[in-house]
Amino acid sequence: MRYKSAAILSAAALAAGLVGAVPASADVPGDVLRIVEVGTDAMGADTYANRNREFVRFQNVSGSPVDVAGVLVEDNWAHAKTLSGAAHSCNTYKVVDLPDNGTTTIANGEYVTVYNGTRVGGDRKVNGNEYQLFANSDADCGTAGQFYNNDADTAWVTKSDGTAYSSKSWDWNGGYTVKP
Ligand SMILES: [Ca+2]
Ligand SMILES: [Ca+2]
Repeated sequence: MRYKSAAILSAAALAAGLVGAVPASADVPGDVLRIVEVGTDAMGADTYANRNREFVRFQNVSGSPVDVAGVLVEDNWAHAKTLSGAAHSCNTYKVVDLPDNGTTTIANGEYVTVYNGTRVGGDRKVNGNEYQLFANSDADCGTAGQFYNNDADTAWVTKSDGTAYSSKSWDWNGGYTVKP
């Protein structure tokens, strides 16, 4: 079975009664790992080549180091799947490693940005404080690998069991990214 549309899947999840478990419209500000920006809509056509226009950037605002191993970055559909114990490989990214870091721990104030596409050279650390990770989402997930709904959706940063660190919801805002 192929999954072409996150929007269709959201409807399917709704029909299955899964969405009721997910607060889809209320932001969770996050006092440990906080979402600071989400790329929701690639400028122009949404294609496999510009998947990096979809991203989630979060920051350690806890005041202490945080181990981000196993942290999930998901859209609302994938978050519902995780909470229901039926996690899917689409629309989700699990942090397993960090570039230029012998551990999976980020310092207070540091950022992690998960892009949905790829980069020549792979993951990297930039500006001394931001880890850029590239999820290489599958073409069969969402629309050509772009799965954050442009009009309305929620991005989640959670523990491996789906417990929320932070979320950011949006309705179409006339732009390509959203910030809290
Ligand atoms: Ca999108
Ligand atoms: Ca677009």
